[in-house]
Amino acid sequence: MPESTIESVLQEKRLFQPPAEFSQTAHIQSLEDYQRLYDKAKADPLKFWAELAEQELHWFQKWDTVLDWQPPFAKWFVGGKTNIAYNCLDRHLTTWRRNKAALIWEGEPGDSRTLTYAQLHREVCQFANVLKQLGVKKGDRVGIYMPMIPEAAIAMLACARIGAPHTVVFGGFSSEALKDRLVDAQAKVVVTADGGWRKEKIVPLKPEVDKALANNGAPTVENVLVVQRTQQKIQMEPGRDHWWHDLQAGVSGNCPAEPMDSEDMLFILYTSGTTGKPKGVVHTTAGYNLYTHITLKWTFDLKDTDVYWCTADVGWITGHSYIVYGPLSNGATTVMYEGAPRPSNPGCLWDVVEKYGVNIFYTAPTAIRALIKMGEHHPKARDLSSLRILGTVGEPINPEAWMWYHRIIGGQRCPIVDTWWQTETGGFMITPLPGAIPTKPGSATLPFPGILADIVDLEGNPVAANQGGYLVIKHPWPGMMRTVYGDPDRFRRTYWEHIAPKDGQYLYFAGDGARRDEDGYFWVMGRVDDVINTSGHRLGTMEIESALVSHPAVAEAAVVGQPDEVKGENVFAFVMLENDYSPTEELANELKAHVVNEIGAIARPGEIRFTEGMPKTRSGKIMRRLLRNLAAGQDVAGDTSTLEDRSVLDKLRGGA
Ligand code: 6R9
Repeated sequence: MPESTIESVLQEKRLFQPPAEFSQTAHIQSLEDYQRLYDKAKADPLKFWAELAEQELHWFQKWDTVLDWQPPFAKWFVGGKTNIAYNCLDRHLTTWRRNKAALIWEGEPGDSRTLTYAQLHREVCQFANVLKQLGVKKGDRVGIYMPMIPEAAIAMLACARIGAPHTVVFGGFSSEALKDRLVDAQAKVVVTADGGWRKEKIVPLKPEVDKALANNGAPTVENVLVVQRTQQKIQMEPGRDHWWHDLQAGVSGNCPAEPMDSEDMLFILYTSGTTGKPKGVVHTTAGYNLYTHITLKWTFDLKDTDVYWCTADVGWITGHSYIVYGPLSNGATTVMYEGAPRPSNPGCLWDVVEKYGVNIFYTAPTAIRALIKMGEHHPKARDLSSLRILGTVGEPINPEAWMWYHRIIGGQRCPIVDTWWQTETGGFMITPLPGAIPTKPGSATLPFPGILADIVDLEGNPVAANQGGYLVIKHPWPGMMRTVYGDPDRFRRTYWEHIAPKDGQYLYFAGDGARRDEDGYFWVMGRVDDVINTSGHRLGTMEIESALVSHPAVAEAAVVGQPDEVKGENVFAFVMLENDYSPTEELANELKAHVVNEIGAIARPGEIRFTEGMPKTRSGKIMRRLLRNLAAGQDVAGDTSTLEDRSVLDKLRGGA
């Protein structure tokens, strides 16, 4: 738990009303409408969710119990049978959407592909049959380690179709990180590509898979399926490795969707926590389907004519919920882009908006800050008039970035939805509904209907308006994670025991600090635990410390976040060396490379500071608060009376 008190300094007073013409055609049209929905859901959450489940999803068999809540374990729509791939594909085929673009894909080199619902359905069925032929059965886990190409979505949907839970590993993770995840999930198959394009370079993927599997590294993996994307030469191990296009050739495009129990596991997605290895967050079928479906529909005011684009990677929850499942379940057109702004084309995102007439654009504050730096002449040189709503996710957005987004990208006409949520929550939790809720730059505004959010102290008592506290959720919701894969105890400890149940009510602890203003608006301030948010991605300080300590030169390491204009936070590492090593720049570079090798480039420390001691409490806990001060270039603030050895501070200030 945090040692520091939570303080908020932000006092933002600007208020933006939803434009009248926007509200007139929105799903939720006024603050009163929102309030009515919110009150209705609060009065009878089970009725609220059951009605939506009935209206919005296809069921092979209806449920008998809406919620079975044995804290902290929830089961939703118990006894029901459905299939999320069916909801994302098959049910649209009997409507005019059959020939609507389901997925528009733009590759970085400029190649592109559009798949209609009928075409996507066919490819998913074919690949589902390929998996079956390789012996993948309902319940078997499939690892997916892919660039941003249509086959990533096809593989996910094919798994869902046959009931094989997927675990997507972000393509930027290293072979070590991949191996850990494949081992934890006991994956039977890995789906990958030779490589992907990123900033005009090939990011090799298959060679990383080879390293992960070398020396029986992930012994449960029997087969590797490889999409040919970048066409560089790779090793193919006979018997184990197969080209996607070889196996797909001539395979039947008919594969009925498996009726899944509501609570059958849909996927595992690993996320960083405060301690030890990443946690396998488990999401199940029906609740996740309903929750991603309805949150996307209302929050982005999704219409059948919209072209919707979320710039996330499918390796993160945002990609799962809001590139693949949420949009397709709604029958929307979802855009997938392989590239990123790069020196040769800093305006490439706006090219995509213009080319496809994107109406809804969803990205992260770190991307917005990077775009601000590149200059407003890039967006201004393109026609962005198709845009009607903008979204942001991943970290608190600073009001100035919000204003730039509003003015330069949104032309002052597009509502901005600042969506607060987590891998664990499955979908949006606190967010504006764009036709109904006035926005304030930097605030995620109000909870989604059915979400009972609060801000409390460690005893679970609500704090007063404008007081900082811990963000909690008071009632289960359909999209919530069900457990940590293979470790239900860790699930309980991490999310349900920091704050004791209050009057018999269990509180979900999100790990974020927040305050609520006099209008009830939520202002999320960031993590209160030892999680770093770099470029909107979560990294556990423990993981990076473990990576550093696994190097022979390192005796002890402490990692903190350092404020960074673009990334939000930079990884800053304090390192104590073993006796035989001296602190050189060469060694610092070697340690950085070591972290990249162990975890991936996203975890590369921006700075390594060698030190002869660590500031510790008498009980031996590293006082990260002090290290954060130092990393930020400030002097040490607050109470230092619990420091065991005060001379350590002077040594640290000096650095090396
Ligand atoms: C979806 C996603 C979750 C953490 C979360 C919080 C931060 C996400 C935010 C936000 C302020 C927002 N976060 N959205 N903070 N405002 N709109 O990012 O999931 O990768 O699990 O990260 O990200 O700290 O706890 P995940």
